Amino acid sequence: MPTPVDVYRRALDFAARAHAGQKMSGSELPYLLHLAHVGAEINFALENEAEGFDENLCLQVGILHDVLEDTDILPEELAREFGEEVCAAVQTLSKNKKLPKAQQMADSLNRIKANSKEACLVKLADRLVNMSPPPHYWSAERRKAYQEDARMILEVLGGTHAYLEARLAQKIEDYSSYIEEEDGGQ
Ligand SMILES: [Mn+2]
Repeated sequence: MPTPVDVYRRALDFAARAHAGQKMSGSELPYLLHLAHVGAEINFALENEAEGFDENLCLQVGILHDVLEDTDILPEELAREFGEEVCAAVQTLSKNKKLPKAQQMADSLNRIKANSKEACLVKLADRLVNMSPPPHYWSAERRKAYQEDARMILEVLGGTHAYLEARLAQKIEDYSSYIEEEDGGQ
């Protein structure tokens, strides 16, 4: 029986290959860093409170959450490597690009909620990590919209994990400084 750390490392190896060459938006840092941060948030959150969560599922979905949206990996391949449950959760975390852009977030959140607590935890961790300094070229408007989206995520997925939600709420407040910075700079 693989331990959670073995499971985590296997997913990270797969993600490293799938996302090879990709950089974080507006940065020279590898995309894998985003996934490592999401993994860390999930790990520390579960250390705080793991009751009711399948730890291996959280870690795998957390590390693999962008492979369907941002790489050439197909659902069949993901399911073959990590099982149907992981694949189904990652699909909920992937936007349906056939929908109008304005509906994609709400649609994904509905599917995440219907899927599992684990998928909800990953989405909270993902947005928490994304409440870092935005790409320098983002306008104040875009930053405000991103902060609003984060508030919606927190509201829709609230009741999943108190510790992670408190961290996200704090990061959302802190994000105002990046908006003011941009407003002041114009
Ligand atoms: Mn992400």
